[in-house]
Amino acid sequence: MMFTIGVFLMLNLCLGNWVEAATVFFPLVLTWQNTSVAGNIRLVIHSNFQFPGPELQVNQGDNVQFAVTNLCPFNVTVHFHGIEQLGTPWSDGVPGVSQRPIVAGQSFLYRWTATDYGAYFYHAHHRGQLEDGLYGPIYITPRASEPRPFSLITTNNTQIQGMLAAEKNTSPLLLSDWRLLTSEQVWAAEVASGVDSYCVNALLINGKGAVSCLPRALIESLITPNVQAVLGNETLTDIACFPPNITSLQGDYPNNFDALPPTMFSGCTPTQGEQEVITVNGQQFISWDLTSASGHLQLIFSVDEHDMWVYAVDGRYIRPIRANAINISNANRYSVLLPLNKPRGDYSIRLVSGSAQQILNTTGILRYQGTPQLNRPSNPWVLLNGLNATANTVFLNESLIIPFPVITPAATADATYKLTIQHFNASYLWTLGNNSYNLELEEAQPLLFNQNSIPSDLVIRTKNNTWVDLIIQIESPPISPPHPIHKHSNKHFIIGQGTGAFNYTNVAEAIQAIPGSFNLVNPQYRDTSDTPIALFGPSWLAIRYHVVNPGAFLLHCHVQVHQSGGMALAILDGVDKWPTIPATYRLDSGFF
Ligand SMILES: *[C@@H]1O[C@H](CO)[C@@H](O)[C@H](O)[C@H]1NC(C)=O
Ligand SMILES: *[C@@H]1O[C@H](CO)[C@@H](O)[C@H](O)[C@H]1NC(C)=O
Ligand SMILES: *[C@@H]1O[C@H](CO)[C@@H](O)[C@H](O)[C@H]1NC(C)=O
Ligand SMILES: *[C@@H]1O[C@H](CO)[C@@H](O)[C@H](O)[C@H]1NC(C)=O
Ligand SMILES: *[C@@H]1O[C@H](CO)[C@@H](O)[C@H](O)[C@H]1NC(C)=O
Ligand SMILES: *[C@@H]1O[C@H](CO)[C@@H](O)[C@H](O)[C@H]1NC(C)=O
Ligand SMILES: *[C@@H]1O[C@H](CO)[C@@H](O)[C@H](O)[C@H]1NC(C)=O
Ligand SMILES: *[C@@H]1O[C@H](CO)[C@@H](O)[C@H](O)[C@H]1NC(C)=O
Ligand SMILES: *[C@@H]1O[C@H](CO)[C@@H](O)[C@H](O)[C@H]1NC(C)=O
Ligand SMILES: *[C@@H]1O[C@H](CO)[C@@H](O)[C@H](O)[C@H]1NC(C)=O
Ligand SMILES: *[C@@H]1O[C@H](CO)[C@@H](O)[C@H](O)[C@H]1NC(C)=O
Ligand SMILES: CC(=O)N[C@H]1CO[C@H](CO)[C@@H](O)[C@@H]1O
Repeated sequence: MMFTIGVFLMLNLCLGNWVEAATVFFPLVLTWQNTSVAGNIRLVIHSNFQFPGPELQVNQGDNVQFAVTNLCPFNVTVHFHGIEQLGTPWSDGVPGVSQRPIVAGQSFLYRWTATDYGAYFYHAHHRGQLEDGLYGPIYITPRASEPRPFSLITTNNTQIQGMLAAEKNTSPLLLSDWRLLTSEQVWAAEVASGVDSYCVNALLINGKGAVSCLPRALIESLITPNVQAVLGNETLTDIACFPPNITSLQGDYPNNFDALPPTMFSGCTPTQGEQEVITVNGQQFISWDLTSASGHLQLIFSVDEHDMWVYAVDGRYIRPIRANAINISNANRYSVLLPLNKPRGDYSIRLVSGSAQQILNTTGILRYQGTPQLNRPSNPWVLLNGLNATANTVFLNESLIIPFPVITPAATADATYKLTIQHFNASYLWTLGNNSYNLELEEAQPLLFNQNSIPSDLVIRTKNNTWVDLIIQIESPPISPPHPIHKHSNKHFIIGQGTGAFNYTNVAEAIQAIPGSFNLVNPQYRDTSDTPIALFGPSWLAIRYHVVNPGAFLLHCHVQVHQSGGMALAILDGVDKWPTIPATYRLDSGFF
């Protein structure tokens, strides 16, 4: 529902009369402000006058009323990443799918129930505005009755109590990349040049960081043989990124490189922003919900000299895994416990690019309070180029992730959709299926209200209580980094993946031929899953989900410029049980 600010405030006062203990009202005012991020001033979307946005913290089962007031000079929407929106598909925040954009000066009340526990985040879902800083963490405290996996780490009760205490005080670490250009400047440059914009300018921890310009000799020394193979005769730019004219990434399309603005692929000026410092004092463990709000780069997170126990992924417990470094794809969340058993002192929290196209880093500090016992710089686990800095560095191996408790998908699917990712007539335009989801379709009548408002080859329809397989095939460009594919609404199982073409009608047939590529026993249960890297040949990812929540939802790549470039598809889940839309959300309610 949308209304003018005056009406909104009145309604807000009325709501106060019947707000129950389990209803959490969270107002979010969005403004467009010149702001210094990483030491550079640019226009940024502020949420309640801060960047990143404030944390929404609720208990499992709570009813959330998230009231967005748009004081920016453009349309916006807000999406709640990973929140299943069970029974509330009108609150998913996708323009052209579940709502009309919220116009300047108006408000919109999102109402949903916190059915699942764990770490999530909210972010802009209109055009490229995620890259303008509209994001903030969400944490849903699990019910006491949800079994915790900590006794799989240790049987020592003192330590288990320490872990439970740390989980109770868990805090988000919002990790992101940052561009010096606004999202509309990036989009305009893509349109003008035809180029896919794959470099950024800084990495941030809780919105803090700096722009470093690495010395040329250091950049050269960090180029791995794989990166050199892609570069051919070219070299990394001064922002340690691939230049724009790498045909194996851009594909063979017309490009006008002269239309690229400074800082998009090159142009480095060092600037110093604030540094994130996290102080600990005597507790056995600290728990963080590592949350990637990255617009483009995969990130690698580590804390010098410390182990981490990864105990939840995308908001759901797993059998804990010990690791020193975690590759985090866009929009994924990893909840970790760090044993705080080192000599007092400062330890670097390191974030480096995990994407091959760019070498980039930022550092925060984990500080043990008290007189330092450590009087040397701490030792990294990971090098600036993402490789191991020691022989013992353990990277989280995704294939070892097992949900806790295990839940399993159906043994067979009722429907299969093969969706192809490839360029669509330009380096910066894409398909996820048979057509490209044009950015302007965000202004279409929302599919929840009109199932035929966009071209039919951009929509698939499922029936409620069926199991659906989505096979995502990467066909171009010749080299394709992982695409983090996000399905809105309920989570999905990652049941298979591989390189080469998926030459089968469905998963059942593929399992006969290549059983080793599938796991139906204890697969990961995620809301965003990477396609495997494609190197001069195709690759594929198979995910399976249960249709339980009728409504219109988006499937898309969480690399922002890829989504804006059309790598998206609408899924009308449970069309046979389509919901009745509450009067206040209807398009003819008078609020639109
Ligand atoms: C941001 O700063 C620029 C440069 O100083 C200025 O022209 C512009 O009006 C400012 N915009 C806002 C919204 O404050
Ligand atoms: C903003 O959204 C409204 C509908 O909510 C739409 O009518 C208008 O065209 C949009 N404006 C722009 C610039 O896209
Ligand atoms: C249990 O852990 C605590 C805290 O680390 C430690 O002090 C204690 O010695 C441990 N107990 C046993 C039996 O190992
Ligand atoms: C690199 O340069 C050499 C010498 O100029 C040339 O023979 C070769 O074809 C070039 N390789 C690529 C990939 O352009
Ligand atoms: C690619 O761009 C770089 C930097 O502008 C330039 O030196 C190089 O010649 C270009 N390569 C090709 C093949 O056009
Ligand atoms: C993490 O990223 C680095 C750098 O791209 C890569 O070398 C490594 O294989 C990745 N590790 C895992 C476990 O994905
Ligand atoms: C990135 O790493 C370089 C080299 O170690 C270091 O000098 C620089 O301060 C780091 N940048 C940030 C933002 O931490
Ligand atoms: C990184 O790991 C590899 C494989 O275990 C090992 O050979 C190499 O020495 C390690 N690198 C460093 C810098 O220790
Ligand atoms: C990750 O684990 C899987 C399953 O045990 C194993 O096959 C694979 O080799 C491991 N990958 C790495 C990089 O260790
Ligand atoms: C899959 O099909 C393609 C095209 O028909 C063929 O080139 C390729 O060899 C096949 N791959 C496998 C693994 O059978
Ligand atoms: C859709 O199917 C799920 C799973 O069977 C069921 O729980 C749910 O009630 C169904 N929804 C409707 C609206 O019938
Ligand atoms: C206008 C144009 O060039 N359209 C092409 C876009 O790409 C698709 C498939 O990749 C072609 O079928 C169209 O002709």
